[in-house]
Amino acid sequence: MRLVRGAVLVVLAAACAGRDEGPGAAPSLPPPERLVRPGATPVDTVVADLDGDRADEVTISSVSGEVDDLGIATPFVEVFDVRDGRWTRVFDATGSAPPGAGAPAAMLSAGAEFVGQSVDSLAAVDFAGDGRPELVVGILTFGATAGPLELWIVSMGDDGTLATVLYRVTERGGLIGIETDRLRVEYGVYRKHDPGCCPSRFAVETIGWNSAAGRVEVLDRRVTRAP
Ligand SMILES: [Ca+2]
Repeated sequence: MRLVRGAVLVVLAAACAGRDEGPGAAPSLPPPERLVRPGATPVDTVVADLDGDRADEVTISSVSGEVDDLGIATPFVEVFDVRDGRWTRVFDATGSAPPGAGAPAAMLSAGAEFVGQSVDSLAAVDFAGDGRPELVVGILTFGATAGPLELWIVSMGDDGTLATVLYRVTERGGLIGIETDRLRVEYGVYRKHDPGCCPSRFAVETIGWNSAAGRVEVLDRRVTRAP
């Protein structure tokens, strides 16, 4: 009996080894510091199968080792996938942004009036429940005070290209919360004479999958007066 069990274990071990190391198998995931650009320090790593091909992509936010005159590091967001058997960078947020949904041309590019940017949120959220999650990226621009918070929801197509399916930008700051397959986004709504500290109204948006329309959208938006 012991021999039989041993034989089964050997067969299982051989099968597992074949799956992991056989010719054509995807290489194992290297640590994030070996994927990001030289000198950058990984901050957040999201491992998810964005295009539904049953192989995970890896999205990493990182910051530069060097800081600018004001002590601010440069943020990066990169997506890596296995191409021709090697882990390869397939998206770099310092280049062109994923097009679509009226999004701007660049994901990471601080405006002249602001000092810097940081990656505020990074997550994979399966809005449609189809096993093909979207990538959620929140980018906060800041200077002396908080600048706009940009929300990008990006999906990966069958061909591995990224497209923006929803883009939102607040006037100043905000919070992105993830509730399973939805986002809750809270932010101040500034009227003409509101000081920067103190918006007179707050908005709460629920962002999720509209199954009738077949897209991610703002499902609900409530605006209340500040207390
Ligand atoms: Ca994949």
